[in-house]
Amino acid sequence: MKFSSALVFSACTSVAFGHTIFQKVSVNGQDQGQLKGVRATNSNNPITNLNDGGMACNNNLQYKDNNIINIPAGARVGAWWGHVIGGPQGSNDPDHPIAASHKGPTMFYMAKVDNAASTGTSGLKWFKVAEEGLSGSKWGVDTMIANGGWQYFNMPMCVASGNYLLRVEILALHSAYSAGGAQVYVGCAQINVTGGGSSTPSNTVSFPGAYKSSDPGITLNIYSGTLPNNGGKPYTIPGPAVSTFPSSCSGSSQPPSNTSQTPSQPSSGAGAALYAQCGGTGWTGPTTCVEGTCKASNEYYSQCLP
Ligand SMILES: *[C@@H]1O[C@H](CO)[C@@H](O)[C@H](O)[C@H]1NC(C)=O
Ligand SMILES: *[C@@H]1O[C@H](CO)[C@@H](O)[C@H](O)[C@H]1NC(C)=O
Ligand SMILES: [Cu+2]
Repeated sequence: MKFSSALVFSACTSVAFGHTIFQKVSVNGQDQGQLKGVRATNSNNPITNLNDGGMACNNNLQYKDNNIINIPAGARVGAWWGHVIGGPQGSNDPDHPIAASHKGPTMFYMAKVDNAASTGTSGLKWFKVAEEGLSGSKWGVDTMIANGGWQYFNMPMCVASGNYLLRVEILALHSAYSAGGAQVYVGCAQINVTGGGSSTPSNTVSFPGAYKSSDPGITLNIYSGTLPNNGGKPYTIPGPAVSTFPSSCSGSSQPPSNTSQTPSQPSSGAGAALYAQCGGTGWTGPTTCVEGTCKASNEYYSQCLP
């Protein structure tokens, strides 16, 4: 029997089926508070119509806070997902932060705005700052579940300072074998990047508009038998390439401030501090960490992380 798209859709639209909601942010390990500085919906249902206006920051935003979260350039930024607002639904919820069946990539996008608290979402130009797709049989969603609902990226050092909407996305592909089956979970945070550079990426996209049902990463069967590893083939994450930034912000109108993320170059032998840079293209500073482990977030930037 061939599944109708209606059947496929109804298999995962009930609250009981392990959907998820983005609901808070952390900066360098510091929890910014439940529903603070975010635009969140009370509904954990995904968006499946790729032309829906909610593809930018979701719909029915019952939680729309006026706070703007300050994020130093280079900071480790976390976004937290829960099965329902507050986290688990009842005690011992196996579908918190999301049902393990919901394999797929995780992504972060940013759009420059004048005022993150008051801006609308129409006409915004979004650039991608991070993504995690499929590695072996491990998906971005698996990493998020292993991190207790946290999805992370490092704020680029040289991104222009100022207000942005940060768009947090999970794309669940368990039903994506027919058009309209991919599930978009999305929410936004209102942020103010401090101590950055002046770089504004040009490879931007619109939401809605960036994804099409014909994209190789949107309509596909990720299962090889019961193994959700895309048959061992590479998975193509939808949307634009992750934007690149200069490895040094020198010459920018606003050099990095003296935060722990921008250490002075210590004498030989000393390592970088926790959350400080410890590598990347053109980096001449310390490549070891006094605290934490040096981890690469991309070819341009490595950071000491706990
Ligand atoms: C953003 O951060 C800068 C630098 O700290 C500050 O001057 C400005 O007031 C902040 N803007 C908002 C909207 O928070
Ligand atoms: C940054 O560090 C330099 C060198 O230690 C110091 O002269 C300067 O005052 C610091 N600037 C700020 C904003 O703290
Ligand atoms: Cu679901």
